[in-house]
Amino acid sequence: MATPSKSGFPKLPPSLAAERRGEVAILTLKRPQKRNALDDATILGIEAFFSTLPADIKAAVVHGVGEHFSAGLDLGELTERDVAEGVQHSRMWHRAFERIEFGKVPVVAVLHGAVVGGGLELAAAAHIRVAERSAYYALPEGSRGIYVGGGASVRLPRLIGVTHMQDMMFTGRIYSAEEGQSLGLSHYLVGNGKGLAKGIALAERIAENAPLTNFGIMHVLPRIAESDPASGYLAESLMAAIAQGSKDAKVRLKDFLEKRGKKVLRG
Ligand code: 1HE
Repeated sequence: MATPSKSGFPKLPPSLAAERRGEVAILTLKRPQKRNALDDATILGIEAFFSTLPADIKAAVVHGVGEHFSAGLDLGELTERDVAEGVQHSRMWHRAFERIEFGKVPVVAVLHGAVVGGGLELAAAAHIRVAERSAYYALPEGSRGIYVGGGASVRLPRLIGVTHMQDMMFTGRIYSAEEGQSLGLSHYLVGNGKGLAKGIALAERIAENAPLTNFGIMHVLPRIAESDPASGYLAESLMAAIAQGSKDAKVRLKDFLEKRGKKVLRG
C-alpha cells in the first residue's frame, strides 16, 4: 500500500490526481489521451486512494477530465493473460471498487461522455451518480469477446435489473443520459459542464451528516436490503439504536427541538 504524502493522499500514478476541498476529497481520472481507460496502475491507484483517505475527509467525488468519464478496461493491457491471471486481475478490480462501495466515506461519481465497460463498473461502485447530458452507457464486453470483471454482475442488476444488463451485453445497446436517468443509472441529470459542481455540492451535503448515520447508509443499509427480512429488521434495529445513542444524535435532535436545526422544506 502506498504511503500517504504531505497532502494526506497516497502517491498516485500519472493517470490520477487527488485534491481536497474542505472535508471532500476529489479523485480525477486524468488520462484523456486514452479516454481514461483503466490500466492496472490506475486501478491500484484507486484502491490506494480510497484505502488511505485522511481521517477528516467525510465524502469523496470521482470524475474524469477530457471528453469521456472512462472507456473502461485498458484493452492494450489485455494481452496474453491465462485463466488464472485473468481471475487475479478481476479480483484486483473487485478489491479496488470494494474500497469505494464499502470504504470510509460516501462517494459521488460525476459522469460524462463514455461511461462504458469498466468505466460503468467504477461508476456503479459509487453511492451517488451525477450524469451530464453527454453521458452514455454501454457494456461492449460482448462485442470484444470478453466479460465484465469489475463487479458489474453484482452492482448493475441492483441498479437496472438483470434483463436490462443482459440487453446491454447481448446487443451492445447504448443508453443515453436521459435513458440512464430513468433506468436508475444516475440519480441526478445536469447540463454539460455542470456535473463536477453538482457532485461537489452533493458531497459537501453528505459530509454534513453525522458520521455514524453515513456509516449506516453505506455499510448496513445495502446488506439489509439483500438479506432475508428477519435479519434485515434486526440489523436495522441495531443500527438505529447505535446511531440514536451517539452524541451527534443527541446534539442534532436537541438542535431541532430548540429551533436551531434545519426544517425539511421543499427547495
Ligand atoms: C483505449 C481505450 C480502451 C480508447 N483501452 N485504449 N472499452 C471499450 O470497448 C471502449 C473502447 N473505446 C472506444 O470505443 C472509444 O475510444 C471511445 C468511444 C471511448 C472514444 O472515442 P474517441 O474517438 O474519442 O477516441 P479514440 O480515437 O477511439 O481513442 C483515443 C485513444 O484512446 C486511442 O489510442 P491512440 O494511441 O490511437 O491515440 C485508443 O486506442 C485509446 N483508447 N479506449 C485502451 N478501452 C474489468 S473488465 C472491464 C471490461 C471492459 O471495460 S470492456 C470495455 C472496453
